[in-house]
Amino acid sequence: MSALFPALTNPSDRPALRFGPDVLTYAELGRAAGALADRIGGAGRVAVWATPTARTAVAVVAALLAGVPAVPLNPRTGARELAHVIGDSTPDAVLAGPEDELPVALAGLPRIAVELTGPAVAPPPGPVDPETPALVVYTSGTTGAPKGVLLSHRAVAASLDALAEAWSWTADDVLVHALPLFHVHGLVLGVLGPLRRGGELRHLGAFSTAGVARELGDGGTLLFGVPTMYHRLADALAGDEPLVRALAGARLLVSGSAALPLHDHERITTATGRTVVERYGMTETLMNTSVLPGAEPRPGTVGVPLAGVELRLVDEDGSVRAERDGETVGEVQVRGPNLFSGYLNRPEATAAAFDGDWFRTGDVAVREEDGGVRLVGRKATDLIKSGGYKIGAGEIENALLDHPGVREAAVTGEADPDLGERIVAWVVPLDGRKPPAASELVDHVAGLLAPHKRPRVVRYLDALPRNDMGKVMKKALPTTG
Ligand code: MCA
Ligand code: AMP
Repeated sequence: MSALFPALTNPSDRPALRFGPDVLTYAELGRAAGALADRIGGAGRVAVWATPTARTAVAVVAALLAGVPAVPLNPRTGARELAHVIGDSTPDAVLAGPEDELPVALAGLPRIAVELTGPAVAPPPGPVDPETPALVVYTSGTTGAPKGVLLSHRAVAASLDALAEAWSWTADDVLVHALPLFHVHGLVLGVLGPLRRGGELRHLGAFSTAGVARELGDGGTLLFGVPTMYHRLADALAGDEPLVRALAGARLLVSGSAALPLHDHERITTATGRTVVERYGMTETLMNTSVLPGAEPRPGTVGVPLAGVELRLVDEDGSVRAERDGETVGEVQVRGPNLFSGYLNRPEATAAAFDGDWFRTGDVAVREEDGGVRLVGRKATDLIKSGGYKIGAGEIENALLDHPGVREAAVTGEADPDLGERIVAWVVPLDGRKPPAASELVDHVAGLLAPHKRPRVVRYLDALPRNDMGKVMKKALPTTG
């Protein structure tokens, strides 16, 4: 039987998934996913139209049971990015809900409808080899188009089990979240996590503080979110008694994907008496560290390495820094069973990402006396974290340059209380007297790439500051630092 989902062996009538009115028990999930797994067995890869619905969960579980790697697609992806992902991952079919409207970029692919029911037959056992790829998740880099991260069954199982140990996560837990299902946070932790434990997921469909209050207040035990969601919860807590009670009553509140500012930690703790637990991960590594429940939150501190994860800091000279003084900085490198298997079709990028068998995260940190890891920055200034999404400046610059009214473009991240960082586009128009409207440029990027990659601010310049080599000096742009 499936190594990833023991709860689908002789599945019970315990609840597995709840997405609004769509509720599936383990027995129902086993039937729906089992029937779909039978249909797609033998495929090379399948794309999954990853709407925030039960059908996405069924489709991904089916692919995993069939041993067919799933490529989750952001249903808001723009034309250019979608063409890239499909061209790069070459799926044999796309799995989507029967009612979903798919864009023309997917018209050439056979479409398989994901149903929430299926005949009462035992689901297939899943692949024997744990190195079988489970997922291909696309992630932005500093330059170029997003890369496909190959995640094996081994990595998924190892990371989820390490989290279970750190958080005492069991079948009794009811996880509540509203994360998108095309990234590691929402899909691996947020869907495969509870299913591996045999517990329940309640997905809100879209984030709202009222939804959190309702589901967490009605038996939810765990809440997962990105800092933007916790910021919005913190904003809403004053005067919202049901929300205060819901957060106060949860077993664990977990934040990740970006740093949760101390101010938001404090506001939540003051209002609810609860501390938010931060964990640190990456698409390529799944989860690396977590604060252990009950520990005092400190800004930037993301806890200690999870079971099985080895972590070291390496300085600019390539020396390993073993100091635990809270001061000596180095790049975080990790190794362990949680690591990805490589970037799809990019052996050179894969090789460049490793220092021997250590993965270079690009995150810069110090170790505290107690071994805790405190993130202090990133090596690449051209990576922006906005709303918990990682966005490469280069891909937005390229999209802006494709607009006929743009001569030059540079993209930076600026501190934002809600999003962590907001994307700022610096644009030199082709015709300074008739620059393209900001809204036009914003829509242009949203349509080509994805709405979350759109600039939130557009600033016009006569020229970009450049050094003698002609390279744009982003630090010299007027108000960024
Ligand atoms: C706005 N919209 C547009 C445009 N402007 N659509 C087309 N063109 C435009 N110009 C639409 C959006 O699609 C969206 O629609 C709505 O308007 C609002 O968009 P936006 O303002 O961007 O959303 P938001 O409310 O600010 O979203 C905040 C959020 C979101 C909910 C926190 O940022 C989010 O879900 N973040 C999660 C990121 C995440 O999961 N990261 C994990 C990767 P509509 O409202 O209909 O949707 S990191 C990871 O996986 C690692 C391993 C880790 O450590 O976790
Ligand atoms: P992604 O590449 O989208 O998977 O995002 C991974 C990156 O998110 C990491 O390399 C970190 O820079 C950042 N990240 C994830 N969790 C945290 C956290 N708890 N605190 C600060 N940064 C985080």
